[in-house]
Amino acid sequence: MFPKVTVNGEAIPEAQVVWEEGIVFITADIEAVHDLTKTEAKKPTITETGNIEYWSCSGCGKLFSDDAAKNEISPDDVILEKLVDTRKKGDLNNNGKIDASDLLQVKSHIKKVKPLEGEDFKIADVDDNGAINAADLLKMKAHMKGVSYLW
Ligand SMILES: [Ca+2]
Ligand SMILES: [Ca+2]
Ligand SMILES: [Zn+2]
Repeated sequence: MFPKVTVNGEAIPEAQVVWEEGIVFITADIEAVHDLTKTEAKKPTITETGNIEYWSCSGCGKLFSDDAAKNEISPDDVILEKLVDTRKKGDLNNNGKIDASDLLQVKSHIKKVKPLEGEDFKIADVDDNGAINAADLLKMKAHMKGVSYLW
């Protein structure tokens, strides 16, 4: 059982009391006792935001950039913005050219095997008509063969 400590009749919370070789130390700030959980860093992608490594306290809800809870940060500070999509039309796998692999992804979409969504959809819809179909595939093939370039 932890002895109850009072100062001028006021009970001091257990978390603020430290006993050492018969001497009682009272820590000034209960905020110094945080229950921290680490969140690992996550790299942002084109579709999802990422975050830096940080520690959060389940007690007070504050966030810190260090495991000693010395440097408090705001929720905005931990977020890493989504990457900007710099892919060119039709270059789904982002290797700088329209190739067989890109065509395969578009074919899979048309056959409803593996539908393309979000940014991928926009990249594959090379004629910007809101649908991915044989016309887009033809334009990509023409670009690949050097008949008619998309870019
Ligand atoms: Ca490509
Ligand atoms: Ca289209
Ligand atoms: Zn806390």
